[in-house]
Amino acid sequence: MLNKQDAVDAILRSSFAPKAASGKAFAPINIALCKYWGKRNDELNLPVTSSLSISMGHLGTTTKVSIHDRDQVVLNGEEIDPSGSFARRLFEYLDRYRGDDDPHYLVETESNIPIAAGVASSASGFAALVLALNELYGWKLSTRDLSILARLGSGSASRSVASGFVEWHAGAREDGMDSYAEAWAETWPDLRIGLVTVSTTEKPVDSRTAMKRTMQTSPLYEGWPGRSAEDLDQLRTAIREKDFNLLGETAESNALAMHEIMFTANPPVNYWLPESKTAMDGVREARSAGIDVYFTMDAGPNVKMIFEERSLREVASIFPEAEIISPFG
Ligand code: 2P0
Repeated sequence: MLNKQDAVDAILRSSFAPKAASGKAFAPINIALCKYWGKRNDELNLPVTSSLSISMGHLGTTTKVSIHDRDQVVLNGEEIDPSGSFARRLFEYLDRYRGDDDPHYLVETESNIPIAAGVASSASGFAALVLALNELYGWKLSTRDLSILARLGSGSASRSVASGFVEWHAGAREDGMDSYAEAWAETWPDLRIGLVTVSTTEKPVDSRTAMKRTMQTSPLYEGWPGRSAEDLDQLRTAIREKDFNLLGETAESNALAMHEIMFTANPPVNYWLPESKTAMDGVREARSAGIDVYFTMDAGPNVKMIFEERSLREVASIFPEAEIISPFG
């Protein structure tokens, strides 16, 4: 059975001597239009299905890594308790890269994700860390290899090493070397994402646990891989042909299908709050009134609207509190 260290060693055959005093990099958060939900290998974060996301432009994490006299994490200017779960997950991840020299690291990480947006940042966090290590050690790795290393930290991080539309190929190999993310050439400059914050409190079940539980107990999970492959095909067509309604309909129903398999897990996983439902109803009502707007939701109560620049004024007047993002700058 392969473990994370085997995967790291397969990519990094070279020495671990730093090539610079520090490495610094930015990675965006990403929002999936076709979701990653379920793993075929928990150790290597290998997914059951391929997924597709849009990276959120300048919103994300900037991380600087330097060799240091002890392991230390500074998050948005404040030192983090090294025995807390955030720091421990980070140090454990870094353990795979220490090599024979066994260095310690100072990790300084800043996020410009609006706190109110309540968007999980493990994706941009692990992606920025890998990109910063690539600078520190001068590895000059391809996006493909960087995404494999980021995946070992968190599955969705594999998609945050690139910008624009990013597909994470599920792959079939046991060692995961064909499970990597790749940016699509297409852009969609008029596309907008609106983040509707419903709650920023911690989720009742973390997504890793929820994913495992739905896979093991939901009677609907067996239909998910086929459904997901069809949705990815539809999204490919929508993006190639710039068919906004096909894009929105597919992304919205893919998200609802994911939540349906969570609701039917045992015990059920329900991330929706009454306010989530109100926001989703608001989007549907706007659509009945002729405004082309759709939504998606992840493993949390917040709602993300999908629309085009032409609908901006109407969407902003219905949802004045929404944070509007232009993924393509
Ligand atoms: C996604 N989510 O495609 C899906 C949709 C949440 C809902 O990827 O266990 O934090 O670290 O691989 O990446 C959240 O899961 O899970 C996620 P791990 P991750 O964006």
